[in-house]
Amino acid sequence: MTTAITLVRGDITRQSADVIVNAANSSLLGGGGVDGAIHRRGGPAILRECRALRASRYGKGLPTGQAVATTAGDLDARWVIHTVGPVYSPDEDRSGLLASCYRECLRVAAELGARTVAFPAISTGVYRWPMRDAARIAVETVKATGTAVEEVRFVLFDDPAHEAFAGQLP
Ligand code: AR6
Repeated sequence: MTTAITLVRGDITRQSADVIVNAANSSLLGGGGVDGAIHRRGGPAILRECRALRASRYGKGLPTGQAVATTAGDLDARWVIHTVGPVYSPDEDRSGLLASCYRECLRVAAELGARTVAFPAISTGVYRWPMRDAARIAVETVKATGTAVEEVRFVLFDDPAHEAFAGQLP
């Protein structure tokens, strides 16, 4: 079955989906941007599970490019999948790690049986990845990843981000 790619402009914490993806950092203990918004609106249950992950599988933190699921707490979702995008570097090509975030989130989502996954534009905020390039990597990676997920929804915070993603779709 083919995966539908949809675009929405808005706040990802207001979405209804099986999975909401968090652009986290490797500490898994919160931060600004999407991460801060998810923990604020999702409530303390998410942080509790993140702390448990740090005390078990991810003692040194979640490596860049990987993904792990927790409860979605009070969000209108079944799971939050946390992934750690790369910090943009003009000197080093880290696009493989950014692609890995999308691929790994879809792998974890499919394992959970999720049908709809909402992604933010990973790495394009605090981590400074240029929006147009991040949009290209995101859309190309989702298209190239065979997944049982039925809908991949990119939730873009502002018009420039929405336009960058729209430019990657037919
Ligand atoms: N809904 C949708 N998109 C959002 C929202 C929201 N509520 N808030 C921001 N964006 P960022 P990163 C957009 O910084 O670059 C955190 O401190 C934002 O405009 O959230 O991967 C973590 O703890 C931008 O386009 O994530 C890490 O330390 C995009 O989401 C670090 O930031 C991603 O911005 C991760 O940086």
